[in-house]
Amino acid sequence: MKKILFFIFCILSFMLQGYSQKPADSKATKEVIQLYAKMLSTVGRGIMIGHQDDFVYGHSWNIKGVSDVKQTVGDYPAVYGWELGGLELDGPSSLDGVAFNNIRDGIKWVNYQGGINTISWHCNNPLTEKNAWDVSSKLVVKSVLPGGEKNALFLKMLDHLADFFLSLKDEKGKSVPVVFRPWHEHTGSWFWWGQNLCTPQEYISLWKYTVNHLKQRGVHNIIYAYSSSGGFNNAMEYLERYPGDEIVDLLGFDEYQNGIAGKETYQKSITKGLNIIVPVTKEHSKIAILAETGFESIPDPKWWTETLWPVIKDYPISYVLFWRNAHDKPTHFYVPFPGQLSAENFKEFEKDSRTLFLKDIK
Ligand code: BMA
Repeated sequence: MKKILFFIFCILSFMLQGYSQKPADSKATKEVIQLYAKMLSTVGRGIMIGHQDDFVYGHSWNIKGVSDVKQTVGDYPAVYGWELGGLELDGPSSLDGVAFNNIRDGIKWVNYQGGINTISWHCNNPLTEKNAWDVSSKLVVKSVLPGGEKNALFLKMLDHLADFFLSLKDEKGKSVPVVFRPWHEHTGSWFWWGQNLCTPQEYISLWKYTVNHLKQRGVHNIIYAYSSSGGFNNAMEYLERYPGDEIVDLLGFDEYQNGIAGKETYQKSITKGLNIIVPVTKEHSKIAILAETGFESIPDPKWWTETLWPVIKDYPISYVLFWRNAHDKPTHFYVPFPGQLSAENFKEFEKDSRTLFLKDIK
């Protein structure tokens, strides 16, 4: 009964907001369609709060099931980021040391709780066999596409990914829907698929090839997210390498604050980016997200309510994702833990009725 009421609520909010949009994949599972409707229904009510790897490790701890967000504010994030880098090599754990079995279990738990899962992929460089940050060759994207010397290897990598997506099933055997955000920050040049490492056409082909292969393998439990790096100047620049409306569902970008003195630059870049992408999402009937953000170590005690929130609160974005709290790098964290300098301010941030944590979206 509850599920039926929720579904009716989603449909009504759809209609009230004048939306008629659907996921890009014409064969998207029922669960994807429902998740998409849920993401639409929260836009306008507030912004869902997300955290990368929230549930599998955090600042100075490394056990499954704890959460720095929960320990600080008493509720879990609404959105959970997960990283699949390393899966393409068929290894047991991600490049950040998280077992893929734990990631799978975490994704299922989040789905069961009514939260949203979003997946990033720092895929190894198939040509040099080094990591995603190896930008020593401009031929990598070309080499993985049909006719390229690494095409067969890349197909195997995609197969490992497809197997993982297909293995996401709940206890009733229904597929678990997830957001997948491949080939991110491509307007920068620090990953092998970046701006100076391939042509726009090659980049678009990389996206299409990836998605087509997943679909051919029967993967339809995905909402696809396109996220550039920040710093683009207009919609044309933002869309230069856009793979197309028939592939992408969510449009966003990644932007971070660097140093206390970087506050103004950060706020300007977020404002400029959102002013560009929000109209694009309307024109293309897509959903806007702030795909990755944060201020490493959060050395500003009021960062949440005085830097971040003022520049995002009035935009119709579905979610904002803060980057990970590493357990083995003491200064590499993006959300507070109890006692951290900005923890009290993060509690204040959580109390705002428009910041949506897990309980707020159930
Ligand atoms: C980066 C850092 C790295 C990590 C990578 C992939 O931003 O957090 O430590 O390995 O993301 O998650």
